[in-house]
Amino acid sequence: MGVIELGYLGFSVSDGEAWKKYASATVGMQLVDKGEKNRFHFRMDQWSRRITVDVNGKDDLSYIGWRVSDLDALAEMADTLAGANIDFAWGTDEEAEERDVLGLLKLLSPGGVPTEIFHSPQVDVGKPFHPGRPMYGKFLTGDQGIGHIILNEPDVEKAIAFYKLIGMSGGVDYKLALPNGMIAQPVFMSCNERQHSVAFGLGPMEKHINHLMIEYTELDDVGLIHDDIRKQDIDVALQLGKHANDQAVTFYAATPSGWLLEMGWGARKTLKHSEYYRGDVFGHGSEAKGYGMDIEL
Ligand code: MBD
Ligand code: FE
Repeated sequence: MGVIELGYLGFSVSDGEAWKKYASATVGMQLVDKGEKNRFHFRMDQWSRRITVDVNGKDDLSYIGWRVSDLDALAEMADTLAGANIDFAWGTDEEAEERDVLGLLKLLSPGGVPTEIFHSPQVDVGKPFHPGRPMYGKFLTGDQGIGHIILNEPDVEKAIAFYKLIGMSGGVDYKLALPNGMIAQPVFMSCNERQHSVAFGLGPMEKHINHLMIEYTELDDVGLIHDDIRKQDIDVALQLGKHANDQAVTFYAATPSGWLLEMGWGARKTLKHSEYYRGDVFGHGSEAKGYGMDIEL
């Protein structure tokens, strides 16, 4: 049994106050501030947390948490990694407690992304999710996880093999013309009904992360947040549009850390048979530059 969802994320940031305001009052996540020094969390659903922010000045993804179904699945994963000669360590009880999970493995992806594979997140059933802004609906998480993440994996073949080994499937979804005349062939991989939970191969990147995509259950929430982002003059790297592969209506806004948050609605489920595209359904025009998304979709 492989991974089943993008379960949790850790980010390092330089401006904690800007993040608190952006992720809650603009984006709608629930701030969880337990008074920990230089650390706070965000909820997106009944989980005790989905995102942990450490204020330490790095402005990058600090770790990614992939969920497996239970302890047996985690033990099986450990055997799989050992069999493939991939270095990993079992997280200590303290490390599991720190993540609000019952157990985890720690390793690095081929591109050096700190990767954790865990089971049994803490679900706070007595604390209904309370969005940080008025919302018509909710975040679409559940069995589909937080959303999807675009990672820096310079060796695409190695990355495909790694994510397949831990239980994902997928491949090239697009052939895209780049400004330099080259053709990008980004790879999108899935572990559940979300069409992709991870993607890579969009070209050279400075950080581990290019963007995190989160999905709303109501289009009107994406529209209202888009209005809000425009009113605040926050950079939009790709304008509103509809993707070919997951059919989600999305736009890409800058976070206070300089990487992008893709906010969307209406994605279809993972296809049974693969296809590829030369561009998107509509929109996604390139606007603010310098976010590693200077592509023609
Ligand atoms: C996506 O979510 C995406 O970020 C890109 C670049 C292409 C298709 C779907
Ligand atoms: Fe995306």
